[in-house]
Amino acid sequence: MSDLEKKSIDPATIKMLKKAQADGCETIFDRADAMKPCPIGAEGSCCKHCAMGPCRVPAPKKKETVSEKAKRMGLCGATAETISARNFARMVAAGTSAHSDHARGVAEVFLAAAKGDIPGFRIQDEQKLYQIAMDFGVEIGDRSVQEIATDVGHKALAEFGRQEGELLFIKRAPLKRQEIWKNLGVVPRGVDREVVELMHRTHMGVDQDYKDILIAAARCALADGWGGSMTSTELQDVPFGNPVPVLGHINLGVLKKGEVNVVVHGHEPLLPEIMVGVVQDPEIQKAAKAVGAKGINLAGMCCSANEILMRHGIPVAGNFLQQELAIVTGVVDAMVVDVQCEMQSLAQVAKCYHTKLITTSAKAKIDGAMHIGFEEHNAPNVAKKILMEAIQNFKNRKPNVEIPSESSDMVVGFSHETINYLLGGVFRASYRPLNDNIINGRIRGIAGVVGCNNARVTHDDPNLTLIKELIKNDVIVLVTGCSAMTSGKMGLLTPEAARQFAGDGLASVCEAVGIPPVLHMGACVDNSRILMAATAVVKDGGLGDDISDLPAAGAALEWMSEKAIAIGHYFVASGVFTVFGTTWPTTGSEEVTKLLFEEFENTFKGKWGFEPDPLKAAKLMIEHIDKKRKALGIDKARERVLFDMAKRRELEAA
Ligand code: BF8
Ligand code: SF4
Repeated sequence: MSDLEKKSIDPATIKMLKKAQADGCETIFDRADAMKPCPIGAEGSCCKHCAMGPCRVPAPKKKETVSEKAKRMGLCGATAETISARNFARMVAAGTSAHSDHARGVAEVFLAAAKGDIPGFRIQDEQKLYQIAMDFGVEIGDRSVQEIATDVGHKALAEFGRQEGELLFIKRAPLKRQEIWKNLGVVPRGVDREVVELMHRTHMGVDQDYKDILIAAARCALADGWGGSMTSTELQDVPFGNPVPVLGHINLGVLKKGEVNVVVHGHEPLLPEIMVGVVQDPEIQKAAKAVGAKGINLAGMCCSANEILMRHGIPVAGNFLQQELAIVTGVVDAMVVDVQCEMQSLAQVAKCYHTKLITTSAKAKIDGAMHIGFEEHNAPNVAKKILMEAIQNFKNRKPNVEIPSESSDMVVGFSHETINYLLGGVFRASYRPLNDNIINGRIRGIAGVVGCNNARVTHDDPNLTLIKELIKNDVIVLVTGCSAMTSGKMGLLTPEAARQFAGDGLASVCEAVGIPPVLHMGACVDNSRILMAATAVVKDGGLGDDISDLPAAGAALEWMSEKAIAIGHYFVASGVFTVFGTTWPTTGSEEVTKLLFEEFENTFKGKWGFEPDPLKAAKLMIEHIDKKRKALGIDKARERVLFDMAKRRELEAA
């Protein structure tokens, strides 16, 4: 096996890496070989919070005496614990701000749409609007949808700048969880307030007690999970529709040689939603034909892809580490990016081929890219302008074109409401069948496997190996973000995958309900759907009275972004054992790591874990699930025995 072949388990990715090499085009995979991570930064031991530093306070090589340890500090006296906790907390703050700033944009568009100011957006899911209205205390009565939506929009926007009290979605959590948060003083106030306060606390010379910093980081993370991220998911579902099962296709093979290929990449679904409609416009179709193309092929990349896949079945070109490789095919006429997870190197790769890289967010421009700003009030025209750029670029394709044949089918669109309907039926929607099957042992537990790709490990391998091991052991897996795409590419998101890959118990339930053993729940902000699914399972009864009682665990083995740390921290603070792989950012301090990996279990009833080996990570998660089953008294699988008449008579006679 050549070195290139070890970079990914995805054949399409390998083919494009070989092509990039032949074309003399550098990618992230080359840079990962050329530049190793800084060992001091990797363990969270570098502080550059003031101009007397950067101060490096790495973990000791040998056991230290107390006085040796006391001398190990930055110029200001900040200890390894403080430095490590501050760095970790700032990742949480950055991740929370990313999800929440996205959410603010959604709330603004929602409000404008509610007022009828945006052509093309209308309320699609009234049921969901009423649910949010009830959560927000907005009167429903006989008021019009528009009036209710306007009030919901105002309330949602106010959540960001709220100065006191509690975020409104906090009330959705199980009561026991809310009690735990109250006792620990971590109920988030406004989303912005928590981010700002955490940045302040971690400024030079402010909070210098690592325990205090990490508790504050939990409050900020909760403002993400039960605030920013949940607001994005909920408000997007109202105008765009709550996802329901839909067939999709994934991998670079979805790109088409004879069509104008437009790849939307990033995280905000607002413009992509409009593009889905505008692509059908006869004027656009005619323009495409006029340049010799058969039509326009809209495809997604990263979480923008997840959003329009879940709601419209739009094909997905790939996950995070495939963004440059889509361009390497030579057939992407435009790559349209908004915010988050877009590599700056796209501009460089685009130059090797003919691709037009187009930025659309006022918050995210890339040197060398064309900028066409997204204006919600003029969205269809912006979409048309972008599509016309792609169409005009079709004729500029170079001869070095190669599209890998790989493309997998998948069934996606499992919002927590949809799972509810699928399990219980439209007229008696409920999580009861799931709870019953967990109690009787056919399903051993629930795992959320989420997050990114990371160029420091073999692309897609840790996530795939972990997910396969979990379902083999009857653990149903919920996926979002880039790990969901890994599952799709590798055939795990089909109902048939149950018999092929899952243990007998899980397979029998999946076959009865007609669902895959791995359920795609959406983009990274949609991890809030996992929180809601976990809450629904608690509320249905029989599995304890808190999320921490559930036989459940979470993982992000290929994580790379600050958002992933924010997500992990809100899952831990919500009572979930959460395992990360690749690297762990607090190894510079034994105390900080111990607090997160052990002591949090006493306070938050959830904890972090670190295990890069996917099989060992699966073992840790399954052991945790079994521990929870034991605590619930359901550790012995209790298959329901159906007695026939002979058996009944036999029992009566006895
Ligand atoms: O929000 S999983 S690499 S694309 S951060 Fe990014 Fe990670 Fe992918 Fe979406 Ni999430
Ligand atoms: Fe060094 Fe302290 Fe400044 Fe950090 S805040 S760079 S530890 S002096």
